Amino acid sequence: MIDTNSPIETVVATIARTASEIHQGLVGRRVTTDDENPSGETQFKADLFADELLADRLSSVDGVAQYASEERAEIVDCGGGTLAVAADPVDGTSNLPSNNTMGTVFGIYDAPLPAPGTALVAAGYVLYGPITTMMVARDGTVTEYELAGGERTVVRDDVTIPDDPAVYGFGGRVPTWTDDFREFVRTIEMDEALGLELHYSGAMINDINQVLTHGGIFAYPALEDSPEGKLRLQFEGNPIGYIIETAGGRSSDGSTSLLEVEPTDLHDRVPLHVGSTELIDRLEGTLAADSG
Ligand code: AFP
Repeated sequence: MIDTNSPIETVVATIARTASEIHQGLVGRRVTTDDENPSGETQFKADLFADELLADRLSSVDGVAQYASEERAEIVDCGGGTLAVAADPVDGTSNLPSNNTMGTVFGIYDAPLPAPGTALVAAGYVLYGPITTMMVARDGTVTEYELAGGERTVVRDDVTIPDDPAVYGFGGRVPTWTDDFREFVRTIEMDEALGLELHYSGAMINDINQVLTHGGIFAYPALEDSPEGKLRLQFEGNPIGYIIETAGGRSSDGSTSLLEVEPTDLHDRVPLHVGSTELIDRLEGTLAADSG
């Protein structure tokens, strides 16, 4: 039974309410600024707007000691408590000009940041799709909500990733993938027994939600010119790895669970692979075999 008065549930409820404001605030903020985030990526007005809202709302929640995001270099000290909230306020802002789906990602750690994924006590994402939905993993289960009219309604509880994979989607460009990863992709694409369909949108949360709903695999792998890939461990890799593993799937940095990766810096990047267990096992087998 979820204790709705717990600090964790208060954080989840605060993010749900704030997400509705973020969604409305996308209007008029689909343009870039002259600023870059700590990863060197150009920020949209929507990134900054969403980040300020989340920092303001979460820093006043009892029990939250820290707030950090992909959009700001430093951790916000929120005062007492032991929880640290790490967020990607708007994931997929490059989809804004074309008005395609994007999301908000968050992880709730019971440890000071930067922290390994094993310190997570909850994680989730909001998906701004035809319907705004929220997926939350905590207490060993994943729950899906619809957000509408200020209300959060359970539409699926105990969400589990289907055993039979159906979709796949990989970030980066084929020429920039490593030979090992390219070989893995070729074998699963040609595997008629799998019959996977390519679903890739440029917004991780959209792609993850397809994998969680239909079964399959999503990855933003190590690239030849960027061995750590693109996605951030604290704000994307750990929360998504926690959600998919809680739903019965697997996550990997190429050799081990994302949740086991020890961070060295708040904005560390990590090669991210998540999805149905058989496909992650197969990926690790291919990478291990080719590494000799
Ligand atoms: P933006 O937030 O800059 O659009 O990046 C989105 C993202 O971090 C993640 O959501 C996508 O999976 C990935 O980048 C897409 O990266 P590419 O544009 O290189 O495919």
